[in-house]
Amino acid sequence: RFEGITMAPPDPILGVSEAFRADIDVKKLNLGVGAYRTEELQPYVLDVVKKAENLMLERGENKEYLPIEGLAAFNKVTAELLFGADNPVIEQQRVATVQGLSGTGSLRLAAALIERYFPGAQVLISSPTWGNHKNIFNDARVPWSEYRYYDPKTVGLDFEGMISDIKAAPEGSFVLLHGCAHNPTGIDPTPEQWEKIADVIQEKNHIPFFDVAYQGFASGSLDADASSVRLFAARGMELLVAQSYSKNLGLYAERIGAINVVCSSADAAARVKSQLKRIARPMYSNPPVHGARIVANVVGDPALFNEWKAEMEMMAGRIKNVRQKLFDSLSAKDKSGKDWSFILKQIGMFSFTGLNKAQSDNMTNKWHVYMTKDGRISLAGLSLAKCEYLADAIIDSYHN
Ligand code: PLP
Ligand code: TYF
Repeated sequence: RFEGITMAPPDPILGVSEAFRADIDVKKLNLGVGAYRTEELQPYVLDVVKKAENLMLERGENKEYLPIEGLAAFNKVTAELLFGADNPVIEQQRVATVQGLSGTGSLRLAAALIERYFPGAQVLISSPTWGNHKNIFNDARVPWSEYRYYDPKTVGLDFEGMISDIKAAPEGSFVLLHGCAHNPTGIDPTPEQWEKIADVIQEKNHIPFFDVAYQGFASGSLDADASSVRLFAARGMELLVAQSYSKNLGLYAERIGAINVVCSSADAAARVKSQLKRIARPMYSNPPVHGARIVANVVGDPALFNEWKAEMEMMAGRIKNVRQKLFDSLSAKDKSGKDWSFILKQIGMFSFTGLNKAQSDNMTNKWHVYMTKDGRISLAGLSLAKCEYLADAIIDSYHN
């Protein structure tokens, strides 16, 4: 009876790592998945994470089930980290926070909430966006459409297109926004542009839905990277925010994140939270405890919190260094007069190179550089030592 089931296609991002593992060439480079690597291109476990885990062992913490909404200490600190502890939305208890299975699982909970309580409402997503967004809303049966975001001519933000598409959407749509470090483009709106985006969303009675997967990783500052979300919250708007600790604490496999729903009253927040729990219960019953305790220990302890900030600055700094070196190498080697400065303007883990599918294929097939077919490279998987090689590969692929 399972005979009729056809083979599913590989994930366009995670499938790249599978192809990378199968390549035996020593020059191979994995710039596919957005995961931080050291200068030696090895995975990195943060020191503060090890310290938090040691604390957990010393305390002899147990493995009992968590409540459906997750670890209370985690839910408290995660909302405070996002909005700022003194934010009125927190003081007024207007935020419904539920621990989720990292960013993806938190987005999926919110999608189920939308499907259940806003039937027919559509979600507007940026073009392009992180590949999994469409899967998440498709599986939750939430209709979606795209708003313009990336302008290939300027290799920058198509701000006019974005604003007019948000304006043209039916009233009461959800607008999915990347809180910082847009994936895959690395292009974020300026603070002035964020204000204008908030204006049109408010005018149209839309509901902003933030995906915050890189807080602290874009600029190196946790507060600066949350400023888009806080700007919307300060306007008294209702909004949704999915959070992930995969990147900023390197907790990829612990699956730790949260969904936060800012409501207009504490009473509404309590009701929303009860419904989020009702959605979570038949899906996975309750979330895992390990990552939640790590986050609660790190964020809740002033000394570990400061150490975390220093380690995040170190990671963000290493990525900025390879970004600069890649730009320098491309500018020095490329004799065509092409302006590569867009690479320096992009932020976060990725660079959107502008390489098309055929050129991306050339990167992989000829140069053993593994990347997604949309031309995105993860600078977190690049070292200073490999920048020259990568620049040769990019120039060869561009002019082919
Ligand atoms: N949203 C965006 C934009 C991402 O880039 C990612 C990947 O890190 C996620 C969400 C969720 O990842 P995770 O489920 O590992 O938290
Ligand atoms: O875009 C990326 O590379 C990261 C990691 O299904 C990721 O966001 C990729 C695919 C996926 C989950 C995480």
